[in-house]
Amino acid sequence: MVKSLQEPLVYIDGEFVPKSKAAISVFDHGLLYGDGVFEGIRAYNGSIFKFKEHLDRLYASAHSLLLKIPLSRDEMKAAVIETLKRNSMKDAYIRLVVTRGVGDLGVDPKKCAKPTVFIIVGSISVVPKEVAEKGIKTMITWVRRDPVDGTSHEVKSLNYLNSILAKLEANTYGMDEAIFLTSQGYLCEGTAENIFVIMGNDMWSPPAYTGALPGITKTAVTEVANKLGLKVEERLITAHELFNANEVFFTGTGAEVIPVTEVNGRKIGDGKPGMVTLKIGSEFRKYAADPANGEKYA
Ligand code: PXG
Repeated sequence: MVKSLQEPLVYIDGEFVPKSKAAISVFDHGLLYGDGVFEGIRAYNGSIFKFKEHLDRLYASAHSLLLKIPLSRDEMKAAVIETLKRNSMKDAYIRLVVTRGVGDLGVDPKKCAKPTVFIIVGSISVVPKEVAEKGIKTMITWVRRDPVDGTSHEVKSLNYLNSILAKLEANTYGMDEAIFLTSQGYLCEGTAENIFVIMGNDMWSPPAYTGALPGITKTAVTEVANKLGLKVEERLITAHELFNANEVFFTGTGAEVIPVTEVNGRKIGDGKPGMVTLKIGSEFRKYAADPANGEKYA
């Protein structure tokens, strides 16, 4: 009884703060300049899905940005688990954020003495369940994915304006999601999802060198597909190939597996979620529910 009346607790720099009081400084460079890194992780039934992989990526993103995370990996692990336990959550969406920290009104990170770490646990749904089940309508956006020699999305940074511009366009045109091409015109990813294309017996996905985030769900789905006897090839994909695919789907921590049934007014396949996508979706759910693919904490 008492638990349900309690406000959710947020971890901020070693303290557990009620949600309504959870705040960071307006001088934090995470806010002022989008200078920081994050992870979005799911816990399924008391097990943190691919926790090691998410921590590896967090520390790799931070390394690229010369951002020294003030917690060791073991300390970070313990902080995430403690936040879940304090909130009595067995199924959760975990948002783990490390910013450059408090600085002054100049872009130079040198002035930021100590990175800020916060952990929020809650829930997430990228599109409503009914929409995801029917398949989503998408459009290729006018916005090109940030290039690999710029603010590459290989780094999971706090800079999501590139994705937000695309999402705004999708919203404007009543689409569920936007699809990015690279500045060279090849398929890249969604705003917060990787993309897969099924062409006959082949399954393709764009490589990370297109500037897409190396998705943890993508790797898991590749493993699931391989177990079903399907090989995934990472290759450059054109818009023409995308329009003429038999099936298309997105993967991501938030999205899980979502069928794409329309791209810029072109039906994909027969305009309904494809058989292979549905099979991969159901196998992925089993895979995610298996504690062997995560870290059990409750
Ligand atoms: N590309 C980008 C740009 C992403 O941000 C993915 C691909 C899929 O990666 P994972 O490792 O999750 O399979 C992401 C994931 C959010 C949110 O709050 C964003 C992500 C994950 C969870 C929540 O919008 N990004």
